[in-house]
Amino acid sequence: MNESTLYKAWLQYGSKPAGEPFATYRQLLGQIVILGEQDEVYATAVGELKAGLQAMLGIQPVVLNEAPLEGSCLILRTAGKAVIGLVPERQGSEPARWDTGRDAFTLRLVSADGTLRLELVGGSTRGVLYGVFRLLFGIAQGWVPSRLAAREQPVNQLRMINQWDNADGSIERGYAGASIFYRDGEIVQNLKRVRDYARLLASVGINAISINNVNVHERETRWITEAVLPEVARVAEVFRAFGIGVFLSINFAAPLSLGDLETADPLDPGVRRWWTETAKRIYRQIPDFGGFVVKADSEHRPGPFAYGRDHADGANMLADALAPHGGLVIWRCFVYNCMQDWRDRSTDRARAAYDHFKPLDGNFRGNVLLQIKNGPMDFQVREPVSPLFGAMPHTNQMIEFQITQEYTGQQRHLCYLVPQWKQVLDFDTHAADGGAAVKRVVDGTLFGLTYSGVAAVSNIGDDESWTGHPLAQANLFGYGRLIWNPELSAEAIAEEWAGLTFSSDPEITDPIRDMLMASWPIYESYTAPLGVGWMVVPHTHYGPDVDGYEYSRWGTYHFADRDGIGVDRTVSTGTGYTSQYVSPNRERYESLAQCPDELLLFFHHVPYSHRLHSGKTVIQHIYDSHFAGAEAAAELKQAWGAPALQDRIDPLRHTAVANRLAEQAEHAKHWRDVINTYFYRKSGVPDEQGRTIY
Ligand code: GCV
Repeated sequence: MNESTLYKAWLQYGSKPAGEPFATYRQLLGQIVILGEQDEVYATAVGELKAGLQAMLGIQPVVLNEAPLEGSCLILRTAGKAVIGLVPERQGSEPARWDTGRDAFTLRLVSADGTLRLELVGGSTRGVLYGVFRLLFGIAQGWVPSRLAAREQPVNQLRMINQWDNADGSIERGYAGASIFYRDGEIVQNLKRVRDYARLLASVGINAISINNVNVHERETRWITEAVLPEVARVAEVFRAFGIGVFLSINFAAPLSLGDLETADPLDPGVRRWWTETAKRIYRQIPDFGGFVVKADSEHRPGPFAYGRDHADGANMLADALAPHGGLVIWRCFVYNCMQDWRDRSTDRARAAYDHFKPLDGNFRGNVLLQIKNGPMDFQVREPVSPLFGAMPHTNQMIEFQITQEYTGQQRHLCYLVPQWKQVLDFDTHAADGGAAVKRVVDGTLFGLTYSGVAAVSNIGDDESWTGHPLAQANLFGYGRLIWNPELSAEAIAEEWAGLTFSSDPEITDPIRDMLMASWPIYESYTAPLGVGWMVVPHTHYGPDVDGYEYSRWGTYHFADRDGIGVDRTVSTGTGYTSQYVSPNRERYESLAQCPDELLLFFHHVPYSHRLHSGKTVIQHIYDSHFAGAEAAAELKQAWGAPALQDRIDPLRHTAVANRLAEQAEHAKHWRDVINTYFYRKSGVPDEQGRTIY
């Protein structure tokens, strides 16, 4: 079957390099020599290489097991991490399974006796696979061979994707169709699409995936039983060939739910035995099983609180069961009171993760990682960075991003999230002298953590384009590339993605890069202002509803009245949340004068007449940004309609994107008018420019 351009995503391998590079590549890549350790990942790498070369260069290389005496060739080899050594060694011995040195590779052109050879050396077979994709990406972008020279080692150990897929085939917060993993309560029989997904993920360096929703329902609770494990093992086999380890989200109350025991108390010997036996059962079927992801005592999910135990008790019990097999427990910190009384002004949801977990620093086993959302609330278009980063020096931790656009336009609006993630990773927590950026917490180097990394909620489904909005593919691609190397710029990633996905001609990559780079600020400007968040339709989280969450139990309020708006989270007069940050961040957020405009209403309640650093009043900023945002959304649509893109992008993809951008432009007007009208009616302050407000 011929796959469509939508389906192929960034692995189009369509354009053939012209002229000199083409000739050199043909000469270099006619023979491939395979040396070193061989396994299924190596076989995948060679298969990818052959398919990519056939598609782009029309050559079918000869595969050899030793280097020829003469002639050009590509030599693939595994050589152990010692050859690479780009990232400083961690303190202590790095666990082999997630050792970044094993994922490293070098690519270099070697000239000997007038013969040119290309050498690709991987820290392990996984490194070879990553190097092969880098080589193919270079050819696809029309690079001359010398530009391929690379010495790369991923910065983060765990580079993970979390699927929020349910057994019935639905996806929680999924905006691109149904699950590719499940249908009618079962794991699908035909795993072709899962394999194609694994390929996309491996091509950008992802090495771990949890395959079911963190909200584990009755059916998925059974994924760890003898009856269903062979099915999970089939999925693990597919991912194994791409160097990706499989994790399961588990139900903390499984011993109870499965009817085996009368308690799930983590300190009960029977419960501990139950999990120990469960772990043995899993590893018999899946010897390289990654471990468990756990949402406990969060949004009505069961957890250790029911037994008067804490999160460390819960996580450690599971960790002890997995430890003999090398498994990990990824324990989520998204724990807060979701039954809050909106009249209660002293409880602050933003404080919750820190208040729950900071006191437990140092209490977790060595194979537990805490998974912390990037912000203290929940993936809003703008939030401060979670103060937990930097606050737990003795605990393994990873950050959680959301690729699926729950609060950022649901893949109907364009919102390229790499700049947001980069801003979070670059944020200086000041938890140590001399630079303590979040990226150094999550790569483990700041505190010398044994395990660390990055996870993100996937944005794919069974839609032909994977992501619903074809341009939302850039977020999946960009996530992988950014966490491989957080020093890459968001612009460079956008260009690389556009080059691979459409064409590397700057007439195409430049405008697409510019659209992507403009999109997050545009989305922010016509939705909730100045960091306040949450002005969305309850439950669906799509479209404006300013008071949708104002009198609810979720702890997500803006407190707008006729005089002002915002949440006072200061120590002096508010909830005291600012105290969770380290100086000088604490003082910066506490001070009305120093607080950055974009987060003003997250930290302070101010009158509408309050003047921002920009010189505008808050109310005028709301009007101006919403008028400008809706206009900018219309401009995105126009930019996509430019002849350079319209004439040169295939109609299937061009039309699919154009339709989404048209919907966005209309919906942005709706946002503009709802928000502006609401605040005009609340405040009674007219727009200085006299524009139409209803
Ligand atoms: C998987 C938010 C989402 C939920 C999600 C939850 C979580 O509340 O709206 O759908 O549940 O986050 O991260 O656990």
